[in-house]
Amino acid sequence: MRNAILELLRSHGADYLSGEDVSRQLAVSRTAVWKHIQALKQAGYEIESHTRLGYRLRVVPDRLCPEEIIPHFNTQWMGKRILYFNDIGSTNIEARDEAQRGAPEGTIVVSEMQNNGMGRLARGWYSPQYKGIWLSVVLRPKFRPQDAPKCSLMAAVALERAIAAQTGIHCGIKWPNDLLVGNKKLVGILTEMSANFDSINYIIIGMGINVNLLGEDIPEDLQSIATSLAIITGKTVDRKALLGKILKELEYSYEQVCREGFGKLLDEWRQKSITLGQIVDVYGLDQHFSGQAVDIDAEGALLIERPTGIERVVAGDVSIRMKTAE
Ligand code: BT5
Repeated sequence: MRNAILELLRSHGADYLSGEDVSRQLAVSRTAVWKHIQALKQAGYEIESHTRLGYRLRVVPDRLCPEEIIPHFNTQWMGKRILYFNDIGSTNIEARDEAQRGAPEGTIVVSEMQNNGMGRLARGWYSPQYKGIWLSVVLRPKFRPQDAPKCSLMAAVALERAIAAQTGIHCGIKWPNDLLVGNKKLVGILTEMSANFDSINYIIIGMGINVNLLGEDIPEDLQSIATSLAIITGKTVDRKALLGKILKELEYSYEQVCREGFGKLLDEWRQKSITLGQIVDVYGLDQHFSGQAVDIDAEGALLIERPTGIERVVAGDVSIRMKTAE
C-alpha cells in the first residue's frame, strides 16, 4: 500500500493529490492513507500536507528501501525478494541465515550501514550509513563446489561493468576480487558457501561498494588504501541506479556461467586484471613468497612464476610491487 501511495504521489509530480482521491483510487480509508503518509515521512520522504489540497511529494530520500530501488531493477529474477535494513551487523550473515531458512535464489539483503561488516580472513569492512552499497545475494547454483570460488571473480567482472556503465570509471581487478582505482580499493567482495561433498546448498556473494564516502568519511587507517566513486568523480553518485545495474550485470554473468561455464568470464577477468604481468608478494594461507603473476587457471587460482617453477595460489592476498625507477 505504501508503495502504491508513493507511486500516486510521484505520478502527480509538483501537483497536490487529495486524500480523498488516494483513498478512492486505492480503495482504503482516509485514516489509512494518513497513517501511510506518516510512515513515509518517518522513512525520510518530505511530503507536504495541505488541509484543502491534499498531499504533495517534495523530496525523495537517498535510501535503498524497496520502494526506491525496485523502479531501477531490470532483472528477470535477481532482486525479486528484498530484505532491507537501516542498520545490521553484516548483510552476509543475514543472507546466510535466510538461505538456511530456504530463501530463493536471487534474494538480496541490503543495509544502509553495517556495524560488523566482514572482510575476508576475519578482517572487517567499514560500512558507514547511506554512503555505500552494502549488499549480499543468495545463489543456488547447480555447478560443483570446487567452482564456487570463481563466483568472486564473476562478481568482480560484473561490478566492473556496472560501475563503468553508470559512472564511466574503469576499475582494475586485483586478484582475487578487489576493484581498485589508482591503487586504492573501491569495492571488496566476500563469497561464502555451504555445500555437501558434491553439491552446493547456497552461495552468498557479499559486495561492499564505496559510493558516496567523502575524504572525511574515511577513517585514518583506511585513508591511504580506500577510495569512493564520489571522491573519484567529484560528484554524488545515484546509489539506486547503480544497484539496479549491478544486479542486471550479475544476473547476466551468472546465467552465462550456468549455461556455458566460466571460460568467457575468466577471459574478461584477465583483460581487466591489474595483477597479471606484475611482480607480486604472495601471502598465502601458510606461505609467503614473491614472483611474477602470469595467469589464472581454469579454477581461478593465480599462477606465479618463480625460479623454481610455477606456483599455484588458491587463496590469500597478493600485493603488487611498486615499480622502481630504472
Ligand atoms: C574484502 O575483504 O574486501 C571483502 C569485503 C566485503 C564487504 C561486503 S559489504 C556487504 C557484505 N556483508 C559483509 O559483512 N561483507 C560483505 P578483504 O579483502 O579481507 O579486505 C578487508 C580490508 O579492506 C580491511 O582489513 C581493511 O584494510 C580494508 N577495508 C575495510 N573497509 C574498507 C572500505 N570500506 N573500503 C576500502 N577498504 C576497506
